[in-house]
Amino acid sequence: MSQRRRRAGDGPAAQHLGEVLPLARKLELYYWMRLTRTLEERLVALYRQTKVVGGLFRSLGQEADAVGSCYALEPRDVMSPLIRNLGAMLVKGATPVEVLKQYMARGDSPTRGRELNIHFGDVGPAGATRGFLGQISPLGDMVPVMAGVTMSFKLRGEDRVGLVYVGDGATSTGAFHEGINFAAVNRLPLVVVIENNGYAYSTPTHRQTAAKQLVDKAIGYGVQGEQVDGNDVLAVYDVTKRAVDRARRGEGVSLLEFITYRRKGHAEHDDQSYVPPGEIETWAEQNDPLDRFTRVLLDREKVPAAELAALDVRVQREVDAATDLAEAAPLPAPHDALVGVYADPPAERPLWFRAGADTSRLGRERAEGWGTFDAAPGAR
Ligand SMILES: Cc1ncc(C[n+]2csc(CCOP(=O)(O)OP(=O)(O)O)c2C)c(N)n1
Ligand SMILES: [Mg+2]
Repeated sequence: MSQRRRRAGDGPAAQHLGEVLPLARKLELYYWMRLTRTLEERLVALYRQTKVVGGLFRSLGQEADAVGSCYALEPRDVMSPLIRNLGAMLVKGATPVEVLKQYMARGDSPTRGRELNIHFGDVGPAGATRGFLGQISPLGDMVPVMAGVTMSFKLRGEDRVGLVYVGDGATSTGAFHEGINFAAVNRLPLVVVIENNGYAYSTPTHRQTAAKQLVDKAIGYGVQGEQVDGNDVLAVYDVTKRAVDRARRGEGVSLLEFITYRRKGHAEHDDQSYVPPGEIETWAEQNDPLDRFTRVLLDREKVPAAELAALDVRVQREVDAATDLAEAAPLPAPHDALVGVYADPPAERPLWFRAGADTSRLGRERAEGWGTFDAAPGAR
């Protein structure tokens, strides 16, 4: 049984949902991919000027996978990104200025300078929020989190779908297994996207798993699986839209494997010395997602080159304007570190054993007789 083959309803005669998109929407896909790349190139320049605080994670060569998949979601749906999903964040409504301020740790960034790169979210009721989660870093953990999110949709009877991105590396974690298994058993409206970009840090995929291909794992979970060329934005949209539609119809989880390539290191500091010579260059020359889609638009869709050039200029202007705003934004004030962490005034009463106690002279962390742990042994 091949899990990669389409189901009867999707049949071989079924339309390719990417190719039949109207031209205006294909141009939107181009815009989002170009914006992702240009914004990241700007971030590299800022990083080299030491204006980026922390690491810089690129999605160079993976723009089609992030943009094409997220484009298949509706505004009310919820998406959980990873560090290489800047494109998906932008499609879901994150703005370049927010992203720049996050990376530059500005005081008025979404996390007030406390969390960097794209670790910020906007989730809540459909319509009131943009529907992307602030990712947590432990690999694979967003799968059970999104199983919970989509379970809440199912229990409330909300017409919403969830999509979670994981890397090839994350598929080796217990959290990935537990999360997808739970979601599969409960037929939750969840799409799990594996971005197989060839590496997890310095570990190539063939050292990551003995499976011939990651999509084969779908069989073990009893879910629909599809593998796709992750650098073909229309094909990525096609398989993701089918999976999203299945989830919306109540047909449960899909596991999608996007074949792509991480052309940059894990982050900017990584010199990729472990990559075989010529590999990066081959992908760059022969399989760049923006180059490939540009050819489709010019040759097949007969878009005038000037129209694409105008989109590039628009993107450049937007990134320039966002950079000016981010650079002019203030750094966080020191006391900002406490805002949103501690309640002011305290919303909770002090713990019962501390009430009225002079904590500066309290030798024990816990009440007498409760537990065996002494915070300061011998202090009594
Ligand atoms: C459970 C866990 N182990 C290790 C790490 C450290 N770590 C962060 S990213 C990364 C590699 C991720 O590779 P992959 O899942 O393939 O995603 P990619 O970076 O290729 O997009 C590692 C090992 C972590 N964050 N969580
Ligand atoms: Mg990887």
